[in-house]
Amino acid sequence: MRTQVGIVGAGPAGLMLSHLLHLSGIESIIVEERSRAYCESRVRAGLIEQWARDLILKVGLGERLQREGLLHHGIKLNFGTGLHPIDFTKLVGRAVTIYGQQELVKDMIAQRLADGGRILFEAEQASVHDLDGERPKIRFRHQEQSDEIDCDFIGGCDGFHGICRPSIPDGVLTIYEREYPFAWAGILAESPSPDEELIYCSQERGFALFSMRSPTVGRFYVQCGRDDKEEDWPDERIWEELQARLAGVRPLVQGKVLQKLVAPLRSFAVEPMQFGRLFLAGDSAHIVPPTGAKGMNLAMADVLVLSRAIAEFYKTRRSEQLVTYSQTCLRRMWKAQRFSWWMTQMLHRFPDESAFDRKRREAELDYVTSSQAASMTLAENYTGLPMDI
Ligand code: RFL
Ligand code: PHB
Repeated sequence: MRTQVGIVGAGPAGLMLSHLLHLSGIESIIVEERSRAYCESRVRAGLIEQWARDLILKVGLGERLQREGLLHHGIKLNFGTGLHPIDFTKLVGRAVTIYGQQELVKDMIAQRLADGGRILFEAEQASVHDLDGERPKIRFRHQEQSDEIDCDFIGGCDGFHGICRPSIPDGVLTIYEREYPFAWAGILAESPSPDEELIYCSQERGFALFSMRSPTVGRFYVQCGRDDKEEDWPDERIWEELQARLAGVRPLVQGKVLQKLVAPLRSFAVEPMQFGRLFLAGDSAHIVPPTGAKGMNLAMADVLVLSRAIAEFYKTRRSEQLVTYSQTCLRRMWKAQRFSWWMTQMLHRFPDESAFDRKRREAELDYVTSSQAASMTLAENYTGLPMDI
């Protein structure tokens, strides 16, 4: 097979890259190890920044998002004396949208296929080759046959556990990493969220987050032990902790639990995000803790920059934007890393937290909700730093 851009991974990064390239008249093929049904049902992110929503609408992927997405004009922090609202629209004139990542993935898969795009689901044993030449290749097995895609560029959009990043020779990448001494246990439940806005709780028993997917389906998380397993969090235990960490501000309706997960929190980044003609985008290049809700948004920012750089190359044969791809993305990414780390340290209880750190954290929560300058900083970052779409 021959195409212009070979893409590994049909997550938000790979699908959006393929769609944006298509709009510029550039062909691509996506190689995905999982089935279509699996990709469309993997429950993950939910929060879309203002510019990313605008992009999704602008590129013709937003019909259902516009109808079903929930617009949020702020969040509430719950600590000490109760609920403290942060009104994004008043502070920075922007909002965020709640729309499940798997819904966006469904919309993008449907659009790619309607436009004649090729997505090879259930492609096994993918590997990438000749990355530093002009004709890189993706090899894999599909429908019990060995296959190869010969391309000009490869988009490494295969997430944190993918094969693209590890294919870059030793010594090329600098790795930056931080593990946190806790994880999140999360549920999706037939249970309305206790408030119309997201509530981030920082309480004696730790962090909790009340988000939603629709007016009747809630998405709730509690901070748990780093090595906890799903079995450690039977429904009763998770409901009890959620209720306790809401600290009496609202009663919680305990509906049927539809899905459960335990996800460790991690900050991770590599520099550069490129080797030869392989360009890493999204989770394959960086991971942020979910407290700032930045992961999928960063993935979309990366592929917007990459699609423009590739389009410039085909139009003018100039590579300036390809050369600066990594640098452009990393500038934004490090600001999202900083914000995600800051939200995480402010809202969680660290197991070894000193009395001094506890007081400092309480003062930070007080400051961020009582100073206009501080709430504006949170609002500006949470709703997404400016992006030229
Ligand atoms: P993905 O979504 O992991 O997609 C990668 C795709 O590559 C495929 N793949 C392979 N295909 C072929 N061959 C191989 N060898 C392959 N290896 C992997 C995989 O099957 C998959 O289809 O990466 P991408 O596209 O970079 O997207 C990143 C986002 O998924 C991620 O950053 C977000 O989910 C993070 N995140 C959040 N981001 C937000 O912007 N807003 C949020 O509210 C938000 N909440 C969250 C989150 C992540 C969470 N978890 C589970 C870690 C909440 C949670 C709990
Ligand atoms: C979600 O709705 O899944 C969600 C929202 C905000 C976050 C993380 C996850 O910070």
